[in-house]
Amino acid sequence: MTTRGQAQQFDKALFKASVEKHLLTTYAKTKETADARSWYLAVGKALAEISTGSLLETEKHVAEQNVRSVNYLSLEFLIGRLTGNNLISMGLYDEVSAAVEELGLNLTDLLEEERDPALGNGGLGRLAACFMDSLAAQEFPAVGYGLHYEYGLFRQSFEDGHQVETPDAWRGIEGYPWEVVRPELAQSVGLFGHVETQANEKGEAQRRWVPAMNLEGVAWDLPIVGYDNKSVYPLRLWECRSPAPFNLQRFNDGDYVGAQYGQLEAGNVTKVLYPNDNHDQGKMLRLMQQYFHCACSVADILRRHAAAGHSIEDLAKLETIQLNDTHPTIAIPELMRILIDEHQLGWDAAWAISSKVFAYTNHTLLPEALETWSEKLIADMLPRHMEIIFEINHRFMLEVEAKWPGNNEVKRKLSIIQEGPQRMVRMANLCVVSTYAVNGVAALHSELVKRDLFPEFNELFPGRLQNVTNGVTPRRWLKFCNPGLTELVNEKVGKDWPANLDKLSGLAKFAEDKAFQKRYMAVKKDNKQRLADWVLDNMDIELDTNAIFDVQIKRLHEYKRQHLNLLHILALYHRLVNDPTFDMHPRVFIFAAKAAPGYALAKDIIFAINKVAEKVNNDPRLGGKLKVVFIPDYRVSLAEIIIPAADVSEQISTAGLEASGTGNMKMALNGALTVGTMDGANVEIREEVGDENIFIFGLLVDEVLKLKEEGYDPYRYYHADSLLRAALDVLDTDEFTPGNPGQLAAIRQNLLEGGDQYLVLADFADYVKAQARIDAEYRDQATWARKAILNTALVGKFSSDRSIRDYVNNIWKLKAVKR
Ligand code: DL6
Repeated sequence: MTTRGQAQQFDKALFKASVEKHLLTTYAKTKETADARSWYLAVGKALAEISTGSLLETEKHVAEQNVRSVNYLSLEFLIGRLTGNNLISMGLYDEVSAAVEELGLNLTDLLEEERDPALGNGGLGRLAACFMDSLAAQEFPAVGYGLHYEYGLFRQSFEDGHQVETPDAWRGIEGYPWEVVRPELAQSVGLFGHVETQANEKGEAQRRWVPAMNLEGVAWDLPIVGYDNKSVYPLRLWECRSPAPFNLQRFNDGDYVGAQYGQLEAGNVTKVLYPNDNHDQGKMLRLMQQYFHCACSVADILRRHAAAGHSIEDLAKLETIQLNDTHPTIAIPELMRILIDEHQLGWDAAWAISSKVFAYTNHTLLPEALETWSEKLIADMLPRHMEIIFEINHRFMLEVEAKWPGNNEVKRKLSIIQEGPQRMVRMANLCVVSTYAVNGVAALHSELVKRDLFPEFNELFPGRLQNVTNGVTPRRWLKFCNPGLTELVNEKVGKDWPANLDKLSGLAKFAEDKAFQKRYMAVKKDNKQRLADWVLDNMDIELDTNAIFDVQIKRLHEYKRQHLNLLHILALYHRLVNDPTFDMHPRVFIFAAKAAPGYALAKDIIFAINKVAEKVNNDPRLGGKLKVVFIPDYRVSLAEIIIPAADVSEQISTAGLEASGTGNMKMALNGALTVGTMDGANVEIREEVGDENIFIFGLLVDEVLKLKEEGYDPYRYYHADSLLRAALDVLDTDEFTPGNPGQLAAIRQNLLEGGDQYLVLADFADYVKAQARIDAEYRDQATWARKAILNTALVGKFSSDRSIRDYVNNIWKLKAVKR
């Protein structure tokens, strides 16, 4: 049995036998004792048998072609459930559905048994997953390299409205059926120790790192199944283990190791994903994770390269390494170390290779997210790498001096080493200096990277700073998650759009067609019903599917401004209760978001939304016009239910701060209209769908900067706008927390006395106006349907297939290898 392309060779009887065999031999269950989870596991294993075979064949085939590959290094891959998606890519969905039915099972129910592998925080990790999907779909040779965390992103529940975090053991006790361990690929990773000078074979002085301890990296492969082709690429995740027996004697060599790191256990390194999004935490264990990831991945790339018979001098010809943000930056000095210390190349020869191997994607301008590491920490843990970083910086400073003679200010600004009481290594600077391409993730963001973040680098290295606008995979984010719309689209534009999303533009001519509008809106209604059923079953809240489903789903962060949304809800509440002339179309505000466990204000915002929800959902004065739902434990599989049901997509970050966004693309694709600022990819969505099919509001990037320069005073807006005042002041009362006034006061306090760093108050009035336009336009269902259809039709650009082609053509220069 093989993947699609040969789906017609799928043998139902064999497949059923394989499921039953796994049920018995892998999971020790008989047909009589098996529960739904065991059946799901057995089906998963039977399918993985097919994909693992194809993975090994693809690996061999690609290696034989002597072609260039990309290695996508990311600390996060938020892949979501694999079974349903892989069935679609394999072209086996209907066949397997029929097979399991014959076993007395229902495929949809079985798929619900899969736990989400939550190996990422948010947009950055989900993007990596979409990119792997698009690489495989287009057969551009690739390996994804990540970490095999024992615990993924925490699970979230609410206790009296407060976020509670619990560990996410995503693999369960039985392990994840899709993964396969590859013991032959294990790597040894050194840490700590010292650097010696020794004579090499030619009698020259040679630096050599003598680590104080070693960890073992064990490879687990997950299959990335190419859509409608026979290629399966590996997502290779490294698990950290201790090589047995643990060498305590060496480990204790050198006082500081024993003193500081005596507690270190190898298993801790990949124990848990750091739950921070857009925030640098600077913890030693995190650096260890980063180095462990990079050391294993670089060694594996070099192993593959050598195994294919290539010389080290040809590395940059055949391999490129994409750094997903700065998290894998330590791969740069690691490769330099191996080239110089192990392959005994001179600095210039090593640099000539290394600087043509790496490319770097920047995903944020937020200062708190730009990674720096203390020089001391790196020097302790990775002494040879610190030497190499110093040498890279020294040579770079000579370049800066040549370009701007005597200008110490520019040197201070560009230096990889940030001076201060504690010297820090700026990872982004190291990346820009050491890579052949740097890209931002949306047109606006990339312009800001050039203009505001790295202007001098842009002058020094013309052409290096580029843009690749993000995208999302249409397989998961339309075909899989929205079968109703898929059917409609298939009928109008044919079935090949999942591999060529521009084909959706063929829908535009039906935008005015009344019959089509009705069918399109009926699909939306069904999707809203599916979500309403979920909410009723899981949260015991009833939703009216005639209401506008207004959705904000993303990490909880002040710059994303969930509290702006909340203030609008409070304003509506105020008007519904106090203004008898006020009318609105019923609306359900849907939130889902996790807050980093240490981010107090983000957690306060979750609490406030939950408390407001409790009150408004049960307030008879509102006549059911306003509902608020905060869906707990946001994850990919929930997004798959929420996104197809959205009428309105909230993309309301402060202009200049959301690098791209990808939820905005998914919701537009599924026919939600965006209410958004001119930020990130919203700008390009507007270009594609047209100004009349999106609700843009708020300050522009330069207006934000100007307002801040002039001295922003949130009280000015507070005093000038009675609705805003009402929305803010109610937070100081006990309206939503009976008997406990002030429980929600932190938000008001932050916005007024705290200076409102993200200009929530400045954008409030314009946001309320945009929302009023939405209310008015939704009442005319034909107009709304036309706009929604045009959103689906006109966002073909945001397929991650296009993003990958941009990387391939402008940066990686790969050729597809068809199987
Ligand atoms: O590029 C993927 C994604 C963007 O869509 C989001 O706009 C951006 O916030 C996110 N960036 C990060 C940065 N985290 N760190 N470090 O997650 O990237």
